[in-house]
Amino acid sequence: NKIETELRASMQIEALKNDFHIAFQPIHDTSTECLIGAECLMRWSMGGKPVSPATFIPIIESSGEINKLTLFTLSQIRRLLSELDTEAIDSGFYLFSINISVIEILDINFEKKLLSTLAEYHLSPNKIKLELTESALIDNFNYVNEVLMSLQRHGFIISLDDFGTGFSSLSYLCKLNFDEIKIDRSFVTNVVKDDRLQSVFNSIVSLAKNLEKPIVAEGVEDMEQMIYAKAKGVEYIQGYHYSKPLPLEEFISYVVADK
Ligand code: G
Ligand code: G
Ligand code: MN
Ligand code: NA
Repeated sequence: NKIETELRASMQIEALKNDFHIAFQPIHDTSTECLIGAECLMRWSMGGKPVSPATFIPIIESSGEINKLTLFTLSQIRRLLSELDTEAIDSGFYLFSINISVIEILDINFEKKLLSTLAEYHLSPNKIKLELTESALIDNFNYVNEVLMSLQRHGFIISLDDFGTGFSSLSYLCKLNFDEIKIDRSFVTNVVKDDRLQSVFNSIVSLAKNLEKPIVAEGVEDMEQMIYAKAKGVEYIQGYHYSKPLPLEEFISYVVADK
């Protein structure tokens, strides 16, 4: 099929840089409102038309090449930071979240590849948050959990993405090695007007508090939702209220404007 053929061509080393790009979505601290980092989101177009990651990511996952895109993402973080440096901005504070597929983690060389690529770019694992969805963690739980612990020891921050949508059981939360919860936007975007969403939202926040893990609210679209999340003690916010995901050059302008 056409998408698969085109994707295969884009995945060639020579084509990667032209055909894929990263959109950076700002993440802010609720207490200071300061920019603290960004989630890096993969973008790919076919014939000039953007194709949803929900369509092309699974195809690349099954081709066994998703790690190539993860390493490409690191190269784009490096590029961003070097461009920020030239604008004489202290970028030391920013953290970058990248989405990791569980099949990458199952590759025994995953950690080694991440670490050597970061070293090549003179980036510290302390700057990188690895986002994993809960549902991806069900299979191979023990193995994945060991890898996560090792990644944490190297300084990576482990984020549980789309929290509340995936796994039916909470028992894994007692054992899983993670550092932060990202509450899914389905609980956030309409929270102000919906009592039931508020109950679920508040329960997730209090669960995170009891586990002493910070929480990121995704999909905050307006001031009311921002104020609500802040009042509940949510530490970090991501969503259209601040900005949609931005191409590298626009994200640089955003950082400069935030200073
Ligand atoms: O903007 P949005 O449609 O970009 O992103 C949808 C989803 O696509 C993200 O939540 C994430 O699950 C997935 N995604 C985006 N970029 C990447 C990536 O680089 N790697 C992986 N594995 N998933 C990604
Ligand atoms: O990794 P994950 O699937 O959670 O990626 C976040 C997705 O949510 C991306 O597709 C991004 O474009 C989208 N997104 C980010 N902020 C908002 C928002 O405020 N509203 C909506 N509707 N979508 C958002
Ligand atoms: Mn994510
Ligand atoms: Na999410």
